[in-house]
Amino acid sequence: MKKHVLIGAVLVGAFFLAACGSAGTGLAPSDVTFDISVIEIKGSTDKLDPPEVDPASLSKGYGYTGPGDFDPENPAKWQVSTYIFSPAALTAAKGDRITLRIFVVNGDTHAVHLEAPDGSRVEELVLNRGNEYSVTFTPDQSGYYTLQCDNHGPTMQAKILVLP
Ligand SMILES: [Cu+2]
Repeated sequence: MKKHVLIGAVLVGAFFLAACGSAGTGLAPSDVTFDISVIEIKGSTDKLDPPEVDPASLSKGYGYTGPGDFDPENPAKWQVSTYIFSPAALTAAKGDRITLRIFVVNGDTHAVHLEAPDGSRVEELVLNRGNEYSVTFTPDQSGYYTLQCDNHGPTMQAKILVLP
């Protein structure tokens, strides 16, 4: 009797795994398009002392124009800026057909690569301001895929979490 219960449980378990498919999320693989913009955001002030560490020394994605250089008519004013992908945190499932549609608003040129969780390169492309680019791939690994700008790294980066 106990043997029959055990066999039944194994069969139910096997059926459940088969129904979930290889994705493991219970979702059927689908086509998904993410629209991403490349933008530069800026902030300036004359109310605070300038930063003790030049932000441009922390990341190639940061810009800094110090007091006196930014606005000759207001020598106390300074500005910081950064390049970003927006949005920069995305989620998909293994087996999805993912399209990244990228539009470049700011920055003349960005040399960008897409890296798989194991460090292999999926795609390399040069993005120029005013243009829209499309990259389509089907992830065969779960984990974080990274869209990285080599000109403005490490901070100009987007992560695509691919669920198993
Ligand atoms: Cu860039």
